[in-house]
Amino acid sequence: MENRKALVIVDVQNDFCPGGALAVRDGDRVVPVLNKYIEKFAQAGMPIFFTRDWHPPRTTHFSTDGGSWPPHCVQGSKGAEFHPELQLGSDTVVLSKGMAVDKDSYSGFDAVDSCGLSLGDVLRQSGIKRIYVGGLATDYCVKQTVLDGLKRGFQVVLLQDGIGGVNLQAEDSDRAIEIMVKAGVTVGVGIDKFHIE
Ligand code: VGL
Ligand code: ZN
Repeated sequence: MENRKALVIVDVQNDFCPGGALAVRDGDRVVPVLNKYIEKFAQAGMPIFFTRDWHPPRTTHFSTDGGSWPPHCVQGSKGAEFHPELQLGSDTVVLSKGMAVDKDSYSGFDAVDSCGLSLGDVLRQSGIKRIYVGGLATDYCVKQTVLDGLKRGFQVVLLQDGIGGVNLQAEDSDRAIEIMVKAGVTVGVGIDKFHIE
């Protein structure tokens, strides 16, 4: 148990997928890819954490209250649900973030579980040293989660085939990856290259 690893899946919710309020182009492409990682981690007995964007109906995160984004992932809405094909499994840990009415919150490390424990707390309690991060969106929540993980001293692997970006500017995702690499992330692609046991 010295070298425990965890999979962290960021915000694979309907509103970030095609047809959603803040859709990432081909966002649902990540679902089958991440399902393979989920299967692999589950088989190895390694924990899997799912974060979700979980906003109140009114928040300064939304353009309707002066913020940057169209309303999305409102608590209890269809858009806030995980993509229906994402394999959540049975002993799933879901962590929620973005509940403040007056703050943006992009990092999975701001997310808390049903007991109020943060992602960092849960990872440390489980003896996790390395996290594998995939999900949506590359240029916001995935990027912040990766940077915060590195800042907190975790080894972080970015699952490059399991991420997708908003790309308000076409190059935003590429730039985000550059920033993550400079900060020390390892970029990994392809389920077969991973030996997590
Ligand atoms: C996100 C923009 C606004 C994300 C969340 O999950 O990347 N992006 N809220
Ligand atoms: Zn949001």
